[in-house]
Amino acid sequence: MTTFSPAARSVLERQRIELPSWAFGNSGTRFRVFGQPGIPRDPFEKVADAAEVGRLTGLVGAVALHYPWDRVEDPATLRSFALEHGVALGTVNSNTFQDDEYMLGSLASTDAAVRRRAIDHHFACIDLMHATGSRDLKIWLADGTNYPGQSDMRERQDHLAASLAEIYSRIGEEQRLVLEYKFFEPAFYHTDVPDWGTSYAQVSALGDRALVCLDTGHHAPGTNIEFIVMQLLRLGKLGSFDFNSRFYADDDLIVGAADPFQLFRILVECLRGGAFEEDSQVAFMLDQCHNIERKIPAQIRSVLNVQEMTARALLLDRSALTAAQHEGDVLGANAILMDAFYTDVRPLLADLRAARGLPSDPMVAFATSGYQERVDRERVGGQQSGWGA
Ligand code: PSV
Ligand code: MN
Ligand code: MN
Repeated sequence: MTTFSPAARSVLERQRIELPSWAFGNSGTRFRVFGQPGIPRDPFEKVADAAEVGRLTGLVGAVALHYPWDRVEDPATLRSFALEHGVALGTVNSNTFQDDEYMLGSLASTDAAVRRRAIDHHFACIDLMHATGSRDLKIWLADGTNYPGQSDMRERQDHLAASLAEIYSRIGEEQRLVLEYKFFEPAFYHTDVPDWGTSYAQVSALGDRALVCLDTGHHAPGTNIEFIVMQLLRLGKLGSFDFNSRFYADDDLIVGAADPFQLFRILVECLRGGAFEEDSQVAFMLDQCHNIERKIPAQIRSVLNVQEMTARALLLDRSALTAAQHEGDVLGANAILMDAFYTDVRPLLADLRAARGLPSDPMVAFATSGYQERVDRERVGGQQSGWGA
């Protein structure tokens, strides 16, 4: 009978995932935002929804904020509200992609006044982080160009380096800067931070508290993402994950929905690279935007998917795998990995939850809790997440 070792159990009990505040708002595509009832009207209600996911799964550690989508007027009160609900305020995500001024770029723009504006926005994010107790400042840039010759790519890298250095010099001793990359969109010809190599080169020039953020949806089809995970962990530069699923581009779907095997392989490398150790600083975050499904159960499904694939990774017989690898046993090594992947851990996880006083099936527990019906009744005029038409 399959069981978890005490070490595996301890990883599963400690596992915490950060939820994005924007996952709870109305969202959509460039064609349509479908409004739903029960949508949060302010950051407090987003935190409450995230806390509900945590209450039912035991898996939520923090809620990431997006500034200024989240109009945090009184950060101290929001912080205590969150802590009372069992979650911390997590990563602060900056936004230099929705003002007219940023049409041709932000931190990498060739216009000094635009760069100044974008740097100052990050200073405001850092001030917010001090008040919320957040550790990480996450920077994702929409900077890039649509046509060859439109701008000087080399000059823009230099501007980006100088802008990031200014921002980095402002973050506190306990804070970190994480730079997210994305291979295309909204720019189509070139993107200023398109890949992990560029992010790594830029953050390495800054210092130890500057790291890479890996969003699983930001790679070309066929990319071996677990290789990148391995390399960044090996280099000590993996700051955080934005987990989601993609079929085509930046789909932001429920994590593990498109390719559970890829999620497993990524988590195997996390385990191999020490990202589940007690002193690991890797932040496991979701970055999802739900267009047609209900927001709270979608987040529950996602954190459970991460937990399930972590559990399967923990069942991997590492010493047998290493032996097979060293013997050059191609099929044997592959079979050992696949054995772990194909193990159905759901009954084991249900038992583990019950032992922790959690519902054995959080999806059912939410559906029967009455929470959705209550917020549907109470909340009128929910906010858009920030994305969509
Ligand atoms: C845009 O691609 C994006 O989805 C990035 O992944 C960011 O993390 C997220 O928006 C929030 O700014
Ligand atoms: Mn992201
Ligand atoms: Mn994205």
